[in-house]
Amino acid sequence: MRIEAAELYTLRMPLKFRFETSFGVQTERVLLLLVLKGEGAEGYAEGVMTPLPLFREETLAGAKELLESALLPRVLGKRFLSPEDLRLALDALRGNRMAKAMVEMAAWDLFARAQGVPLYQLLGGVRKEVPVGVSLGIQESVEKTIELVGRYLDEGYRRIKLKIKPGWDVAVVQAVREAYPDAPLSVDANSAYRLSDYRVFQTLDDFHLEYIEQPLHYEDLADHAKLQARIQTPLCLDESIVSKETARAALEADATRVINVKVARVGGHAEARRVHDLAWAFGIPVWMGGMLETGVGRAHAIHAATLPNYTLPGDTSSASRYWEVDVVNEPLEAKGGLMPVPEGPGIGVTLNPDALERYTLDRSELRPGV
Ligand code: OSB
Ligand code: MG
Repeated sequence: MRIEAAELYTLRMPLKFRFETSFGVQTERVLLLLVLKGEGAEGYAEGVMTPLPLFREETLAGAKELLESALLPRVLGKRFLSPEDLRLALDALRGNRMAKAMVEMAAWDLFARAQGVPLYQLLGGVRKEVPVGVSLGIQESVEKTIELVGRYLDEGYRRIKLKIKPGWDVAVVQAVREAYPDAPLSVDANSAYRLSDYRVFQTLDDFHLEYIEQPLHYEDLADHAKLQARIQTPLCLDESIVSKETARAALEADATRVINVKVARVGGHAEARRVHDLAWAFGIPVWMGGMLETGVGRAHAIHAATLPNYTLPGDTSSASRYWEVDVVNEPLEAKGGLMPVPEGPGIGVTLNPDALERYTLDRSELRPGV
């Protein structure tokens, strides 16, 4: 496959809800969308980096610059045997996994479409629908939280994850647990606590959560292991896992007993599969995380979550929860807590030109040597 051209969009899309986490409030997404072209086909991928580095270090402006000046020039005009082969062309540059993932993920879509097969088939998927839950942001009140949890459980979602932060933790979890004694619940702190807060997590042990996601600093595996030794509830790392190597260190240290995999956070589908396989070898289940994706990133995530060790519900809830008008034509809607894998070649969704036009802030076209 020869990569003939690329288009890079910057989009701004209003979210249907205010999403508050321990690191801030989001009411819209500003995102990069990449189109790779070759041999009469196109492949799509979305960037999950944000204008400010609040989740991991990558920023939208930095990624755009790197894509235009270095990552895309390394693949444009070149021939590649596979998406893995293409990804090797980016390996000499360090870090910047979310930016590299955009190129790699668009290449997987492109190769799959060129072969006329759905992406999950190339990745080795084993299911046609994937179990999903909801990630619920910090709300204005406990009452509102209980109401929303009830609504999502009624819709059939298979796990509700509550975002927590210091001052919004034990009381809200206790109230939700009392309202729904048997609901599968988890919490996600996005690195807002320190090991010295361990009593908060010992208290949370009473509410039989499925797992506690990323309580401590994103670089601190050692303290996560110490916390795990003091509590019963499994820990689940998200921000801390950026590669197979970090996954291995976390698994060997018993710093994580569940892994949230986000394809873009680890640099693409091939690395996400390596993390999936490694966790499986350790007997540790994984689930597919989310970054408030549009239909493009969401479709990639759904395909990736068809691999066998994605046994826990992911965060890839219905696209209509997030967007009045998505950038793709196909609805991505869960029913009974199951998200069907979009049919058709590649990621199985197509771009909606009207929606793209509505949301585009900036667009550039790149060709070999330009
Ligand atoms: O920590 O999982 C997270 C969204 C943005 C950044 C980080 C996280 C999240 C979510 C939302 O939890 C998941 C989703 O609904 O896409
Ligand atoms: Mg998380």
